Amino acid sequence: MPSSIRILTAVPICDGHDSAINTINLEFIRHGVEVIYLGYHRSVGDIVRAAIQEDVRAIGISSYNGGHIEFFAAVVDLLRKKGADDIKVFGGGGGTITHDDAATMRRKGVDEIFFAGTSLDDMVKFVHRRYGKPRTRRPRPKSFDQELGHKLSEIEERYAKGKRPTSNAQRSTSKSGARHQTSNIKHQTSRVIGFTGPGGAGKTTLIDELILRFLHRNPKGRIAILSHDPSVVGEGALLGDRATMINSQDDRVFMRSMATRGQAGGLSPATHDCLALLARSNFDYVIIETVGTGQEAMPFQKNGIVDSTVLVMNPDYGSRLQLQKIVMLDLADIVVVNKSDLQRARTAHTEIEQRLEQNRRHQQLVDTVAKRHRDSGVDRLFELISNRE
Ligand code: B12
Repeated sequence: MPSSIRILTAVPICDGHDSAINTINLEFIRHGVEVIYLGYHRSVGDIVRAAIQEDVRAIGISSYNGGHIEFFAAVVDLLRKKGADDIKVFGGGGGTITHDDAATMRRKGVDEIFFAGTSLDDMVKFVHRRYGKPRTRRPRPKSFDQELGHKLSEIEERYAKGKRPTSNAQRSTSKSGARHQTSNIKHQTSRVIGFTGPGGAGKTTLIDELILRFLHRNPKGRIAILSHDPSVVGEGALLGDRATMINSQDDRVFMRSMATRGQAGGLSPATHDCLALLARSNFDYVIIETVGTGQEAMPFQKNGIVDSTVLVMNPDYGSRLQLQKIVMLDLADIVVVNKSDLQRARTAHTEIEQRLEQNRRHQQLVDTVAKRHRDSGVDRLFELISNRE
């Protein structure tokens, strides 16, 4: 199985024109490309940081704000400065980018600009032709994040080629194994927190709010996020969690997005080894977020690689009977009822509390409104996570 092409797409700062890139993203995904979408109103620094951490082949920028010559050139320059000019830059912007502008942009290092009227098919063909071949020589990493990005890609590629993990990775397949690993990258272990729950419960927003609290509490700390979105083997995927993240666009946050590449249960075949690498890479915490999961999912059961698990629920789960079927309610250390400003949230809290009491495991139950800044429930969750050993 050839490994998927990974590209990052974004809309520049002071620009909210995202309907073009949303259409283009879908077309890329339909043709086997894994698209990490960063969202709109994104700065040069945010785009380059994400591209290096995600170790993408190229960055596709959709620009309508009129500042395209300067913006594209600034992205190319920062990539060069960071030693990451193996990551290429291309894009478009309908009626706003003229042919003369495009010629200037190409001279400044942009690969290609697409004009109004170009077919989606032509853009897909370009991406496959230009970025589809395996990368042969990688530049020597200039930063910790770049080195880590390369190593995570190597792990994913090994799995894509159907190869077994290296002995190093195999030794890392348990939390205790990971603790005794030595590696070029690092020497210390991190606390690993697993987040799971149904799609739309607000996991990503909640994680982003926890990151904000972490960055305030630990002025020098670093945190990693390993985030998952679903995909079928050999097909594309929209890896869109970064677009929801605001506080996590920070140099002290390392984030990597993974497609599940056909594996059921919320994680990817390569997750385990990627997580083991992150866990021994000097982060204070590593947060792992599954795809939106179903009743039967128990994504963190195998191999015991997380220290704590958090199940994030939406109050609208249906009747009380549904709670009996959610396996993670037996396994999670902390259960969160997010969106607790919704009408059904009080009932949900009572029903889930009764369900957890039956387990007799002293599981914690927290109500949050992750979308609300400075939410006291998120504060409480942060303290619970920080105080857990
Ligand atoms: C739709 C639209 C809007 C929608 C945006 C909806 C949304 N969520 O995206 C709304 C109505 C909200 C809007 C608002 C505004 N807009 Co407006 N908008 C447009 C419009 C009509 C079409 C843009 C579009 O989506 N085209 C559809 C795409 C698919 O086609 P395309 O642009 O031709 O792109 C082709 C290629 O370039 C390529 N491509 C594009 N991006 C990328 C990226 C990659 C990676 C690749 C490979 C290819 C590629 O794909 C297409 C292939 O055929 C343009 C006019 C125009 N002709 O461009 C104005 C336009 C961009 N808007 C403009 C302005 C001024 C505004 C506002 C500031 C207006 C105001 N005063 O409020 C606001 C700003 C909003 C904001 N927050 O940024 C100006 C910008 C002028 C400038 N930069 O000098 C334009 C050019 C209109 C004009 N002639 O004045 N806008």
